[in-house]
Amino acid sequence: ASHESTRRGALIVVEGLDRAGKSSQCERLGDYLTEQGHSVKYIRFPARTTPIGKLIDGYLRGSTNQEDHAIHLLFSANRWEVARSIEEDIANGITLIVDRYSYSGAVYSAAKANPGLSLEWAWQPEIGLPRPDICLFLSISAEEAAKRGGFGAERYENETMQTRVRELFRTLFERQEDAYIIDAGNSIEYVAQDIQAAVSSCFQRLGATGSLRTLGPLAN
Ligand code: 2DT
Ligand code: MG
Repeated sequence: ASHESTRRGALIVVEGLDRAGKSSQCERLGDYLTEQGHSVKYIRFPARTTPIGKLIDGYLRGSTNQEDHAIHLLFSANRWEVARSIEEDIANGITLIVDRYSYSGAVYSAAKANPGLSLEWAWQPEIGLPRPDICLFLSISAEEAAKRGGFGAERYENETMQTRVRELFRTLFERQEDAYIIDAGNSIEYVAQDIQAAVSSCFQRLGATGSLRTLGPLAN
C-alpha cells in the first residue's frame, strides 16, 4: 500500500485595526476553506485563557496596570506559549486562521507615547515564532472606522491610539513581503472575495515550497 504523507496546513494571519471586520472575515474565510475541503481552526491573540493570557486580559480591561515593556513581553510570551501547538496543527494538515499576531504585538506597543518602544525593539521577541504563509491586513480609513460606531471600553480603544496604530501598521506592512493589503472599507461580501483570491494564490505557492518558516528580523 502506498503511504501518502499529510500535506501541511497553511498559517494565515488576519491583522487590522479595531472595527476593520477581522472577526467576520475570519469566520467567512473559515467557512470558505472548509467548503473547499480543508481542515480549519480559528485562533486569536491575545489568547486570553492561558495563564499569561489572564494577566493580559486583566490589563486590557483596566483592572491591572503593567509597565509597557513588561506587558509587551507578556503579549509575546502568550504567542510562544501557543507556538508548539501551531506547529503541530500545521504539520497535521490543519490550516490555521489567526486573528492578530506579532504585527499587532509590535504596532500597539510602539504606538504608546510613554516611554515609546521602537518598532525594532518591539519586534525582537517575535523572532523565531512560526512565520505566517500569508498576512492579510484589513485596511480601513479613519472616516470609515468612525462610521462603524464607537470604541469599546478596553485599553487602546481610543482615537489617539488608533491613529498611531494605523500609521505604524502602514510603516510595518510596507516592509513586510508576505503582507497582502485588503481594502476593508468595501462591503463584507466584496472584502471576503478579495481575501479568498489572496488565500487561493497563497495555497498555490505553498504547493511548491514546503515547510513552515520562522519569523526573522524586521526588514529595513
Ligand atoms: P482584541 O480586541 O483583538 O482582543 O485585542 N494587542 C494584541 C497588543 O497590544 N499586543 C498583541 O500582541 C496583540 C495580539 C490589540 C485586544 C487588544 O490587544 C492589542 C488590541
Ligand atoms: Mg478589541
